[in-house]
Amino acid sequence: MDSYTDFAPIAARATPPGESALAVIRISGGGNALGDASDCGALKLLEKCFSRPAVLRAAQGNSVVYGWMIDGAEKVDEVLISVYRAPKSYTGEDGADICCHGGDAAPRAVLNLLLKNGFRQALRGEFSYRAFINGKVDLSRAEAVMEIVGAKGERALAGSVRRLSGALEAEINAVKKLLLDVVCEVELNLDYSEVDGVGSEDAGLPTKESVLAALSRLDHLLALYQTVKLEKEGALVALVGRPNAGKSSLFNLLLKEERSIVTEIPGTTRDWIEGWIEIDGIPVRLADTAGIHEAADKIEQIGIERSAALATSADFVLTIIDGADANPPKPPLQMPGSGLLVWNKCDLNPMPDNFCLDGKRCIAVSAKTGAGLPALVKAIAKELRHLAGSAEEGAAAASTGDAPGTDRQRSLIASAKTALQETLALSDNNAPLDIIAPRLRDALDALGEITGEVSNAGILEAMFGNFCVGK
Ligand SMILES: Nc1nc2c(ncn2[C@@H]2O[C@H](COP(=O)(O)OP(=O)(O)O)[C@@H](O)[C@H]2O)c(=O)[nH]1
Ligand SMILES: [Mg+2]
Repeated sequence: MDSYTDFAPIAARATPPGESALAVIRISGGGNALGDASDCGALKLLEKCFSRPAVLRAAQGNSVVYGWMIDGAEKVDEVLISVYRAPKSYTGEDGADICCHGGDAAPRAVLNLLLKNGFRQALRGEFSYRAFINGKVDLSRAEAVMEIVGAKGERALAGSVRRLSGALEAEINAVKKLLLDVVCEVELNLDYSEVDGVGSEDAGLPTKESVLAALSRLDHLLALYQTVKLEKEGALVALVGRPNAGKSSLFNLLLKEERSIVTEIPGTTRDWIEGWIEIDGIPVRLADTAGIHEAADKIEQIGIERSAALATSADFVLTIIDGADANPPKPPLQMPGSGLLVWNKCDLNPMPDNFCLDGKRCIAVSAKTGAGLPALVKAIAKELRHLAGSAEEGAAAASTGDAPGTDRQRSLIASAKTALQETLALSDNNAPLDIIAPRLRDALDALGEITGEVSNAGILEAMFGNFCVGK
């Protein structure tokens, strides 16, 4: 990507193209120490293409101005402009959100007008980058903005909102505080040993408690990430079983729409079909597969192979047994390693109490009447919690407030942990303090990189380059 080289006034669409009532074009630039002189700031430039320049000039920050975007004498679109004045804005600069009509043509015309009048098209993440540079947010909060935009489910959203409120930043700062105290103590001892001319060969850390406490807090954060990842990315759950067991019927029932074709003809589903649902706040990518059996037809055989491959990569499977096909029903062709056994068609043939296959309990449902569906959903929720590494209902949601939200944050926490483990190992071997101290500082640097206290152009560009345009 191009670099964020200047602080010129920038403009970008903040809403995606497509049919909509309204669209937002965002602008930012100037009005603070880093920006250009306010003569060529974003609001000044905007005056040139707005029907009521004097009103805009007089507008206070956080107020809304009505008017037209104009190209000379020609009206381009009727707009409402939310005016922000530095430092009270998302970026910390002067800026505005121009709310114009939606669709494709109007926002494009407004953006082109801005570009013609001195604005530069914003790069990906450039607004958030400026917010970070101007001290409006730390890196974990800037990332949380992106997480919110990408959140698929209610829990992922809640976790991101907590990170945006600074939960992770606060936890990281608390761990850093613990380590800074140790670093101070170590530096002090190093100074003394120089003054006294005493060698520091047999030093080791004066106290290990703070390092141990920091380690355990980092471990906790890493454990929470398993849950966060599941909440963000969701789980793949595949419906498998013999043809005609009712996989597609159950798939449609769970999805609450007629997605998969259902017939009494075995082999109706030839390839896998998927849809997203949310269970217990966790996104689930549910996949209906072709029934596994000896297929006569070549196309069906390929479908079966593809379905089998998908089932292998699933987080867990729901194996559907046709409760009405025989008494007792035929067991599945493959007993699943993980997941749930479902006795379908209980409306035709009720499942005997506590029916098990291979020692595994079955859940009775009817995809036709919906009987047993709540119990099945509950059982799926339990499997999901198991995947998330938490046993209690709601525990994941309650505990991920200070969890890392991105792979970047997770790997920095892991680096800090490694550095602390090495610190302790060196200390246990009575290594001199001047050998131990750099490892402690490595841990602090890794943590500082999470919040952005320690950063360089490469880190920032890699991070903000993942953002979308207009954010
Ligand atoms: N009575 C009854 N029929 C069902 C039930 N579930 C599916 N069926 C019927 O069983 C047949 C096969 O269903 P389908 O969902 O296509 O099975 P698939 O091959 O496993 O995908 C269709 O005729 C469905 O209407 C059920 O719970 N009760
Ligand atoms: Mg089917």
